Amino acid sequence: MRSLVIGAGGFVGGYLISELWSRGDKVFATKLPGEKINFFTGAEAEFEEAELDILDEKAVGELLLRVKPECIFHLAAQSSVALSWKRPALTVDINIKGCINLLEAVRAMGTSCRVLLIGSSEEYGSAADRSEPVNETVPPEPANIYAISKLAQNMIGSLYCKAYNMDIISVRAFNHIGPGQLPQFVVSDFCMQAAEIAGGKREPMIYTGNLAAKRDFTDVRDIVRAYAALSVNGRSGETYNVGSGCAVSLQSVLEKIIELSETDIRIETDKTRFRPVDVPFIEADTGKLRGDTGWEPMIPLERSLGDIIGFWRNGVLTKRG
Ligand code: A2R
Repeated sequence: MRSLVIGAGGFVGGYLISELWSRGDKVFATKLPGEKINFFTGAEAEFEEAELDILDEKAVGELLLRVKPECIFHLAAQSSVALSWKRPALTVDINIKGCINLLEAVRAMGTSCRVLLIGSSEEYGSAADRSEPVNETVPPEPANIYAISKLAQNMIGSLYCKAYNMDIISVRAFNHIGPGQLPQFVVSDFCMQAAEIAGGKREPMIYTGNLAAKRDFTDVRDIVRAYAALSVNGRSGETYNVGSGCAVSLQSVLEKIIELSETDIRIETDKTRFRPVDVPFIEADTGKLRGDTGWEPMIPLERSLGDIIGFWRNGVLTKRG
């Protein structure tokens, strides 16, 4: 299959490229100018790369005509909830206008091409707070600008699918974690702090936000296997949750991190790290994904955390790129 990964300069990109290459795809990938496509665990892949700003409508069209993909994985996004509060218009531009630019270009290409639009569990917002796994039929109640932009992407995908008979699948990815994720994301932040403490680079204190929140964490390597599986066995026009199906509290994640780092560490709550609106509980019902693709997560939380701590311990990077 000729696969195109758009927005491959971020956290997920390199992992997805490796997954697609290892299943035998001819892989093309785009990144923003100045970015580098990273393979954080040293995995290998052959692929062709190009620069693309998803807001450049003309460039998107030209790229698709040149590459002629059979499947597109749309990762490009402003993906930070925190930044979406600070830069709402930028978030809406990249996540909504960018998606429309892509779908219009696919339509203009005129050849059959499956598109996977990568959305987020954030779309469910307070609707996910029900002490049971949330499935795709639950009406979303997004609680921040990022979530609204991703829900809009989902609705646009569904509209283009119906209106133009396009082959579009939407994914709602729950929290993914793994080596290389920026420390703006909570698990990476805790692991980085623990690694720095173990290396004697800071006082034995981890600063945290709200530890009571429960989230469904999945290793990024399992997440990209689900995307690859959906690109083959997903049903067009459908939305799929992608997650482990098991929510754990940030408190228990942090306790595991401290245990794995084998260092005495105290926990300090920092009110500035709390979000303006936070959903207490989010857990995925992944029955649809499992039923249609046979996918199962394979990497346990402890292994992910150990790998992330190792990544920071090795001082691989302080900033990506
Ligand atoms: O924001 P940056 O500089 O990190 O660049 C991000 C890039 N991006 C764009 N690409 C093309 N045109 C744009 N106008 C544009 N603006 C931002 O998309 C970054 O390199 C990439 C997305 O990667 P991450 O932010 O690291 O997201 P991640 O964790 O790889 O997640 C992939 C997808 C995203 O759609 C998330 O919203 C979703 O999975 O959960």
